[in-house]
Amino acid sequence: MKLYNFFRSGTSHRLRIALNFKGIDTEYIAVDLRVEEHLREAFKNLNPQGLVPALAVDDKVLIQSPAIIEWLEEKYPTPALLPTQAEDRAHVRALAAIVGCDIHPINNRRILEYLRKQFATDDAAINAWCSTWITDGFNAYEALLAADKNRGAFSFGNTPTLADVYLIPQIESSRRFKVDLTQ
Ligand SMILES: N[C@@H](CCC(=O)N[C@@H](CS)C(=O)NCC(=O)O)C(=O)O
Repeated sequence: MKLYNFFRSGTSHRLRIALNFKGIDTEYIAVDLRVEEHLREAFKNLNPQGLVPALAVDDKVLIQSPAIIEWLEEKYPTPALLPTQAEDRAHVRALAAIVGCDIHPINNRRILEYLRKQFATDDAAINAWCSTWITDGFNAYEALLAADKNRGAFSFGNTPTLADVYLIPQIESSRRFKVDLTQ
């Protein structure tokens, strides 16, 4: 398998965590977002969306980190990233979706580039933008953890789940955008 990804990409980071958790080796292929390698024809031939990550498996290219992680979970079920009970799975997926659907997409590079170019937004305003949506999502995430009476050492239970796979890269990028994580 070939993993097309970028070191500072949260969605790539998700995939690296899931792959490592399941003990799967891949060939690391760097796609440098800083020089817009992802927008070049060579990469767009692999993923017409021009976004990392992409995972080449034999003659197929898988895209979209949620779809790739679900594929990994189906293909390599142990160790599992989802709990066994349907309600618990829904809870873990909801935690992941707070990050994957409601925090990450609006703080993505292309959105920030648009804000910079179309609205002359400076770095302080960009950080404020990111901080607003990250804090909003993390507050909800924290409230859900606080309400979970069976909570262990991880977002759910005592082993890493899909929720942690999404959370950790978002913490990393929150530090980059100087979000106050004290709370
Ligand atoms: N929903 C997609 C989002 C992928 C995505 O947005 N990747 C970012 C890096 S974290 C990217 O390639 N951004 C390039 C850009 O915004 O120009 C996924 O989860 O795979």
